[in-house]
Amino acid sequence: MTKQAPLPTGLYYQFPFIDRQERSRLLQWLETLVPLWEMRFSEHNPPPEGDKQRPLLRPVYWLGNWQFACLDYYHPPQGILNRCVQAEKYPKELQLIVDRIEFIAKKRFPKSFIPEKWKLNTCLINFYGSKFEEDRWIDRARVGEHKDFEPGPVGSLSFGDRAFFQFVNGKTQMGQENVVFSQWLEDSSLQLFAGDKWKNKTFHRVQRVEDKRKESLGPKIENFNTRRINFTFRYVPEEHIIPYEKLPAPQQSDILPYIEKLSLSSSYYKRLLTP
Ligand SMILES: O=C(O)CCC(=O)C(=O)O
Repeated sequence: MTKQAPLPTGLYYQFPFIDRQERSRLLQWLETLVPLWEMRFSEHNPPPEGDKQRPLLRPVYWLGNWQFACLDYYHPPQGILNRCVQAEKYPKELQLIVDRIEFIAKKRFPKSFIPEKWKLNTCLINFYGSKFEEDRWIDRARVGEHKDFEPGPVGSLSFGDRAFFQFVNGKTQMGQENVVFSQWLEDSSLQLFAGDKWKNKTFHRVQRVEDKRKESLGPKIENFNTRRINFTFRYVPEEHIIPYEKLPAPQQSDILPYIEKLSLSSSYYKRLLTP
């Protein structure tokens, strides 16, 4: 076995973290989801000058609260209102995994990295793969540099082909080497990142996802072939999570088509539309 160098403070990685039985149950449950292919903007949140309406690179599903792209993502201190829409709870098995992740974060990270009331109550599920477009398959398995603005540690579970994940200083400039730390995220692994350096000072990205396992993964998605599924668990303070029916009318109307779509496969969303 090769010995791994210790990770810098604020980073944690465990492989494997999920055992085979848990993996197969989680993948079975994932097959029941119908992810959304969201648009970045909407009628009441049109593209700013110089930008244009576009679909996200990949389909997504959120649990705990749904941060619809067209409502803009949670971004304290200014961007906190009407962005995080109350969503389905974690299924029991996933909640048990989240409990384990929270325990590790509290044990491994300095106290100052963990905000008061922190718990991983929000989960973004990203489906990475290729999209069939204009008679060919186009690889969409990447994420550009960004930060997760939710406070406190972020936990990330990976399934399927492994991903090359990097922390970088600033946005990529032509020819400029800006990589701070790189890591392969393996199938069934857990990654955690926390603290000022990894949350605030650096950006992170997924540079590429291998195409080796040739495993059928997740739900069938029209014109899309999934080869990696990633869960990122985050914390949104409860007071910033808003029920759909309490959203102002313009935001409600912007996300209504999504809620309608979700209601076809989820009793939670069906209830939201039932008077
Ligand atoms: O897929 C990953 O490993 C990272 C996903 C990510 O950066 C995000 O959801 O913010």
